[in-house]
Amino acid sequence: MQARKQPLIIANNFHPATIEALDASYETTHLWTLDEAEKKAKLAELEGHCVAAASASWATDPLLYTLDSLQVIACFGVGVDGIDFTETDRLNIRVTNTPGVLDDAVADIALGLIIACSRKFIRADAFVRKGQWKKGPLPLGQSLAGKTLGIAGLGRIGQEIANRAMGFKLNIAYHNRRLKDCDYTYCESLNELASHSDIVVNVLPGGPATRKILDASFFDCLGAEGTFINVGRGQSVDEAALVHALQNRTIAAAGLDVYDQEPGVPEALIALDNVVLLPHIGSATGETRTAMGDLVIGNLASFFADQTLVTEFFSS
Ligand code: NAP
Ligand code: 8YV
Repeated sequence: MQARKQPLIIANNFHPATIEALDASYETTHLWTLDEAEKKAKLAELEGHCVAAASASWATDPLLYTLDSLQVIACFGVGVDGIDFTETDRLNIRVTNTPGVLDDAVADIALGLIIACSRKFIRADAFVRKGQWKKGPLPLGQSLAGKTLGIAGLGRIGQEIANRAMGFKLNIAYHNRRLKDCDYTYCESLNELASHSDIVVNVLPGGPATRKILDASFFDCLGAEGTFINVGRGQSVDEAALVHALQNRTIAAAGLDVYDQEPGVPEALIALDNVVLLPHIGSATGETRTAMGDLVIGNLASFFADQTLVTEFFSS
């Protein structure tokens, strides 16, 4: 006789191929397809015997925290700002994420944004398509060699950005809460990093500790020739201050993959020609998303085998 499949709640529709694989191994509930009343009824039915959930890392369904029997949430994504750690700590729920496997893909996007901004790729493409080339040249861009790239959050992804940036002859500076054992220039604060850099890339995690940490004073320090790149989280930026700095050319340009209220992007940003806008595609390659899904699947398999986790996330 075949063993009964374990129940598993899937909170949101994060990656179809991973969800398909989970559907094959578990008795899954697709929570996001239910209305609020149906969700509550289903959770009441699962209470006592459902111990695991899978979820996007950047957002989840808070109703998960009403399931007293829940022991683990396996997240798809490395940035776990969608999880309420007050609730998971209170309920002794363990959390996993997907570190490491997306570093290259996100670092590639950061470098792409740096070049798109400094060499005006988007404007240049429109310039050719609209037939403007015949009328005269595009305004000049800015060289990278010899300039300084400041990295806000020199962790796994930040290190891969630094590795690539050195190939472009950029000098590297960084700000973390703690000094790292590396040769890059350490800046004690984000404003010091901005003052010291020609380009700053934000790779800080989201969550309450970094909410709007990049504010008007940070953009003032970056200055009129400075470029801001964000592949971390939109919530870390005071978006109104960023729009103001771009509109008034108190910074030169920005390249953004992430926003405060995704998938919403402020109209004021869309109207500007000195900003490059991407729809949160840092990890969006087939290979990377498969590797992230494999970690979600691996964490759950390991938990059900012997209660161990492959990539547990500890909130402090
Ligand atoms: P990580 O290895 O943990 O690196 C984060 C770095 O930030 C650490 O070195 C940490 O150093 C520093 N840091 C954390 N809080 C800080 C604070 N309050 N002030 C200053 N420095 C702080 O994380 P990762 O794997 O590189 O991922 C970083 C973030 O990238 C994720 O959390 C996620 O938000 C974002 N992300 C975006 C995409 C995308 O698609 N755009 C994809 C993946 C990840 P200290 O502890 O010494 O401060
Ligand atoms: C998302 C991310 O998971 O890992 C993170 O923290 O932000 C991304 O990799 C991805 O956008 C999924 O849609």
